[in-house]
Amino acid sequence: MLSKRIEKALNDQIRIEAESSQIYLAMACWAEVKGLEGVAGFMYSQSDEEREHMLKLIKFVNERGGHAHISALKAPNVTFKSFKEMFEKLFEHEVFVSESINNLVHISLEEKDYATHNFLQWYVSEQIEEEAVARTILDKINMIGNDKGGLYLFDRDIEQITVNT
Ligand code: OFO
Repeated sequence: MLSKRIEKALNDQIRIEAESSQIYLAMACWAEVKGLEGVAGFMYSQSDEEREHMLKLIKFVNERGGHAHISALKAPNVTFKSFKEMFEKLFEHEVFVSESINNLVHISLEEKDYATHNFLQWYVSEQIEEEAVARTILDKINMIGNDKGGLYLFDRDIEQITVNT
């Protein structure tokens, strides 16, 4: 059985994962209308992954005697000054999510809820991976700068970059 404090904290995380999914969906749309199919495809799959993170939390809360809440979401940014800015936002957002997961882990220990603590370890590992992918992409984007040819190649190869990280 979940304590009220844990239930509330998990529900907050459910909202954050849902918002992450929307944020990346908006990025996918922006990249798609700008003609970068590879980047758009990457962002669509990031968005799907975030929805899976959300669903995993929802199932966990409901199975442990809590009630997962589906709440209103903040509207995401839909336009960006540049691809560099978009990927900076992606990285910043992943760092924010990692902090939020760490905070949840902390609460689970304070509440002596070892089942939730154990469940959250998957998210801890996932965040290490997601931050690493975002950092790799950002490094590449910084190397490309304003080079249009570089951006073309980056768009073509982005799936490879993420698979090899
Ligand atoms: Fe990209 O973060 Fe979910 O957990």
